[in-house]
Amino acid sequence: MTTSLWTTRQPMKEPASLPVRYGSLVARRDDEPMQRFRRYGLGQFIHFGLYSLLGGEYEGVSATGAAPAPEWIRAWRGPTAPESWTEIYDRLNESFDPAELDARAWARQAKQMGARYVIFTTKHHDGFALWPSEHSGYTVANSPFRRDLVGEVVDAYTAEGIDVFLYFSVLDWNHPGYTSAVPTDAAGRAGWEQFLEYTRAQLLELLERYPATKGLWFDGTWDPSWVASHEFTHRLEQELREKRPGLIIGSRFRNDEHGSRHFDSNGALLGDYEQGWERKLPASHEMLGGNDWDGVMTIGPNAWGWLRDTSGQYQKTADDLIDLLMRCRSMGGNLVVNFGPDGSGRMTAHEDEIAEQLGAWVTANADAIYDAGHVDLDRTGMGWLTGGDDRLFLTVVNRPVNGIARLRFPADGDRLPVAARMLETGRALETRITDIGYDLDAAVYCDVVIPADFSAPRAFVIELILGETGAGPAKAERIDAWQ
Ligand code: FHN
Repeated sequence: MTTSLWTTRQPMKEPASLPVRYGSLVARRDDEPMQRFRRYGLGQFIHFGLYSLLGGEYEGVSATGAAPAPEWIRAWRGPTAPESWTEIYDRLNESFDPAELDARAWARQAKQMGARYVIFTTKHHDGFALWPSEHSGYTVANSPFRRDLVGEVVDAYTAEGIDVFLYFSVLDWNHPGYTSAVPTDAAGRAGWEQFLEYTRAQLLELLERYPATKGLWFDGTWDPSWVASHEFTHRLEQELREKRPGLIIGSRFRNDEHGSRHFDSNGALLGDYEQGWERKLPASHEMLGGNDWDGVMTIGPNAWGWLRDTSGQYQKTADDLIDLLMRCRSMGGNLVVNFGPDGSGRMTAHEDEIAEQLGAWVTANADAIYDAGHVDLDRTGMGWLTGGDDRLFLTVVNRPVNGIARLRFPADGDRLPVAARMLETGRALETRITDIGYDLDAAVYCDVVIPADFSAPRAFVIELILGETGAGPAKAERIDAWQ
């Protein structure tokens, strides 16, 4: 299978058979929280913070191209950056007041979209906390807004039945003790130790304040200083799990003592699910090694926070996201779609449209999404296969011009389609087992006829019911007889 850059990750290190003391703390879990995680299907990411006030620009000057992304605008450098920029940015808390923000409206919209979990930025790299943390002076409590936005989001989404994961950036440009490099002098080490304790205190505070939280989603854990703190992070993960049994923590939180992130040096997953799929998705189910995972995706090219001017930038459509969603589900993962509200807490018009259109499709095809997962069948160029028990779903994104949806089943398979229908309408479809006569191919082919008068504005799902059959073994014997 050819893989492009967007469908792979750094090559997995060959297991080093090194002694690993600070490796994985969890084996694959089958408890209720992880069973729910596997059935989330679709999630919503929300990036909101001081950067949302700016939309990637300041006083009419765009930072695009001079800052990595709108939520990174504090890192704006070069000739276009305003004079004393970081000082200007760091004082944005003095004007942070999205008074109209209504987390209940966000949650209703996410419910309409079909999201079953939300990942919300409690604190991004700028260090500004959207909850009144007792461990920082740089929080909503020190802004005209003054409200506990994290608490409002947790309550609103939980009330809609949507599980809440709290995004937390370890990287913190505001804390004086933070250093990217490993500290080498006494003052640096003392500052870093204070930073580690501050990080621990904020995380314990979040779990204490928001008991409904189902997971922690870590970010900004790539700097050498954090990578070198593997004893601290190993201890902290243990402490977080003890404080909140059932808590779900992704693989981006920490690394082992050899610096191996996401997976320890012997290939064991460092967390409950692989969290590295960001604006990229696995090329195949096999490369996941049986681990749980989710893929987080921006609607624009690389804007997590609100971007005022998206002209010239492709904005993914509902059709794009349906394709990505079913690609994820076909490999047993969840797709998390990012929303970046503006400084007043309003979603963009395009995000509203996506929520409505994606939600309508997800609602009509829910059976193929939430409780349906990876099926061990050949991929098809027509779209994505999901299923479970005796149901098989083919999400058709590329409609065959001959009107025949042909699926390949292994010869030794004991179940073949015995009936098919359009999932959304229930319209019965003609199916037939077709012996195409491929030499040496002992597979069995099932053709489903897509009626010529059938039209669909978007991807559509064919549901097949699988039944016991003798066609498989009999065909394999026939092929042997011809040799
Ligand atoms: O640097 C961040 C970025 O701003 C954004 O928050 C994404 C979302 O997962 N994470 C980091 C980039 O990998």
